[in-house]
Amino acid sequence: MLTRYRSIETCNIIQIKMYQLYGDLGSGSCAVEMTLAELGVAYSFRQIDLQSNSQRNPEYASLNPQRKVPALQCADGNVITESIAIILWLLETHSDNCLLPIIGSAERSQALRWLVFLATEIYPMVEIIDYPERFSPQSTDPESVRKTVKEIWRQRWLVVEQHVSGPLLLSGGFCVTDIYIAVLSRWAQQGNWRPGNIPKVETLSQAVASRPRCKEIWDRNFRD
Ligand SMILES: N[C@@H](CCC(=O)N[C@@H](CS)C(=O)NCC(=O)O)C(=O)O
Repeated sequence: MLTRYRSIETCNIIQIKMYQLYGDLGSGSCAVEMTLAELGVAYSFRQIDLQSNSQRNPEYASLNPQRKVPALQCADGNVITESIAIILWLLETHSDNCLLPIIGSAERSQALRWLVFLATEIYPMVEIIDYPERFSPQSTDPESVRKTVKEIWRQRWLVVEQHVSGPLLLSGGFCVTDIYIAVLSRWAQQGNWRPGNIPKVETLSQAVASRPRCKEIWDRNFRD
C-alpha cells in the first residue's frame, strides 16, 4: 500500500526559495508551517497577533484584504491566502505530490475530499465561535449563536471521525490532510469533548504531533 506514495526522500526538495509566512500561534498558519517543514522548505515566520487584532492593521490588510491569517508571501512578492490554496500550491511546487497519494487514485480523492470538507464545512465555523458578535449584529445574545455553532461543529467532527481509517485518515499512510485535521481539531475549546467522542481524530493528531518534522512546531502552537 505504501508504495502508492512517493517517500519524502525520493522527492525533489527545493530549498532555495524563501517564503514569509504570516500567522499566529495555534491558528491555521500552523498547518502551513508543518507542511513547509514536511517538505523541507525554508521560510520565515512573521507573527500577526490575533489577540490584539493585528490582522486588521492596514499594513497586513494590504497583503490579505480578508484580514485573516495565514498568508504566504513568495520570494517574488506573490501573496497567497486561503490555507488550502497555500498548502496545495506548496505541494505542487515543491513535493511532486509526496504528501498526497498519486494523481487519479481513490485514496487521493479521499484526501482531497476531507481536506475540502475541513476547509469549507468546519474551518469557517471557528470565526463564528471566536467572534459571534459579527454574526448577530442586532442580537443581544451572541452567546446563543456561539452555542448553536459549537453543536454543529461537533456534529461535523463526528462525520470526520467516521471516515478516519486509523491511526491516520487513509490506510495507505500519512498525507497532508492529516496535518489539516490535527490542527483544526484543536480549536473551539473542545479538549474535554474530543477524547470520548472523536478518539480516532485524537490518535491521528498525536501521530501528526509526534512526527519528527512537525513536533517542534506543534509544541510551539498547542499545549495538547
Ligand atoms: N478561509 C481562510 C480562513 C482563515 C481564518 O479564519 N483565519 C483565522 C485564524 S485561524 C483568523 O485570521 N481570524 C481572525 C479574524 O477573523 O479576525 C483560510 O483557510 O485561510
